[in-house]
Amino acid sequence: ALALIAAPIPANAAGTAGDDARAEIALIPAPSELVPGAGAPVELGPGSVIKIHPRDDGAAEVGEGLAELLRDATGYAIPVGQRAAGASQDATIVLSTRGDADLGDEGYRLEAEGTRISIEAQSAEGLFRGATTLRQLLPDEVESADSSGVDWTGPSVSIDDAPRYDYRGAMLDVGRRFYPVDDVKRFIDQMALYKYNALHLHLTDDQGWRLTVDARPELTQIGASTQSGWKPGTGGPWFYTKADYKEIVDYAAEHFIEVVPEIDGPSHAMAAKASIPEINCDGKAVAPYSGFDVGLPTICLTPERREEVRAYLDDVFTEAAQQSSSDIVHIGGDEVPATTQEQMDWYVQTSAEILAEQGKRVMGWHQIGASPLPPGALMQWWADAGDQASIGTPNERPDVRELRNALAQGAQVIASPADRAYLDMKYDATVPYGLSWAGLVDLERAYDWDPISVTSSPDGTVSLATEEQIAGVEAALWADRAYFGSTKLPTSLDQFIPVAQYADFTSFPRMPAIAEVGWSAPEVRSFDDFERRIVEHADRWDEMGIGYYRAPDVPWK
Ligand code: TNX
Repeated sequence: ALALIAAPIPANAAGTAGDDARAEIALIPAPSELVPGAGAPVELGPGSVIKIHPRDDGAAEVGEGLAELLRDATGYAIPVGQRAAGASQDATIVLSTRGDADLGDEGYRLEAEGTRISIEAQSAEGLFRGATTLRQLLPDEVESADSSGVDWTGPSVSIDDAPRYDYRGAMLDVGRRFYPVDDVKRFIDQMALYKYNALHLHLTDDQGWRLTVDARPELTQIGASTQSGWKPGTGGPWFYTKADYKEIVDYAAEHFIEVVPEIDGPSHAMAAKASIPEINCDGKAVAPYSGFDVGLPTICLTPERREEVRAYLDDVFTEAAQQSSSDIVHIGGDEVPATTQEQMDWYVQTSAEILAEQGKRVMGWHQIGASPLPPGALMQWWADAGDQASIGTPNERPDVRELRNALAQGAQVIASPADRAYLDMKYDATVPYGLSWAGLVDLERAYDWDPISVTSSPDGTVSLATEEQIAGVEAALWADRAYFGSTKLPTSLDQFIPVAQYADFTSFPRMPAIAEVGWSAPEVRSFDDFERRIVEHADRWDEMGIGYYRAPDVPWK
């Protein structure tokens, strides 16, 4: 997308004529090209309308969503339609999906000056991303209902924008800690503001099973009775009915976000093993698990149980595929103890066959890279700096070999380096919850990396992935210990914080940082400028009621 812009003007360029105007604009993620306009600022008023072409369905849909946001905030009527602008000075917003073909799937062009704001794209999705930019150009109060006494002005500006990567995901570990539908929606709202387009739901783990599977009611009858650290028998069950799940998928779709479901296996499957006796080698159910170990026993992978295990995989992957909206299904594959390569290969291949029948692409944690992979596979690279440091050395770690092997088979990478993009890592030693096995991740660490650099040796001389082999990035919010006191299991339920509080605290300000890694071109990124912008966004989070962490490395207002 960048190639189409002849001379990109970095959003953080210094010493140009528009510096003052530019300094007031705080867009996250940074757009490909931003030119402060010479004209008058725009201002919404009671006469503002959203204009669309009569047969432009995609624009109508996005227009209605934008109008709702603006109506809530401003109290103006903001009709959507073909109507011409009134005689007033109030701005007209013009939306069109008939923009230049070179804008790409999610690209858009936004021009604001005087009484006109126009957003052009090639698709409803591109238009939605552009409308999100407009939202960020308007005062912070646009994020809250019924604001009074606000001047609804925005700068005169010209923006050309498109994402660097197609896949920009965020993951919720609903397996360890259940997120009620409203909390998932809240997270979707936050993702949308930062132009994320994939919600990865980690639906199953040792500590819980959350997906309704018609053929296997035991999975939710038994497997949904636990959460990580929660005293068994004191609550639940916690799972999504089919209607709940559909509500999530539909809400995500309204925000142009697809839902990527994960059924983890062959390890991280104690909830399934507790529910279905015949997927265990001895044919006996295990006890429900709510501790916080990893690397627990797998579903049975030895030949005598393959028929039963295949039937289980068939049921659960088919259901996950059919209930979700993405063409990707995640098969897990992480932290598998005591298996032979043949057994792991069987798991990956069997899962891949089932998903091929459903027309889905396979995604998995990078450990799947040791196995033969189906065409179109995605591998999620969660390695930390230690793994990266071994790239190109005589002692390359197994993780690195898995990456090489996956790339050699034509797979693409989703970059989720644990010491950058794991939102459950503590920001610093003082925060009350989260883990630190991959180190502390302050805002600069979360921001200052690149998918190419985390798949290269530290000196950059050995690069394993090309730009084309990287499909995107993902911020992963694990929930092993979503409670106060992270060194031992909680002793009482009041140590469990509301899940929205956990998600807000761990995701803000880092989730916007990782959004910029996935969206913005390297040329327009700089941590200094990001810091300036993130501080402005904190006002927006206050309007939205987001309980962010005032990380000490950031000069908050
Ligand atoms: C490792 S990353 C895991 C998860 C944990 C996470 C906690 C990965 C694929 N597996 O099971 O939740 O660390 O940070």
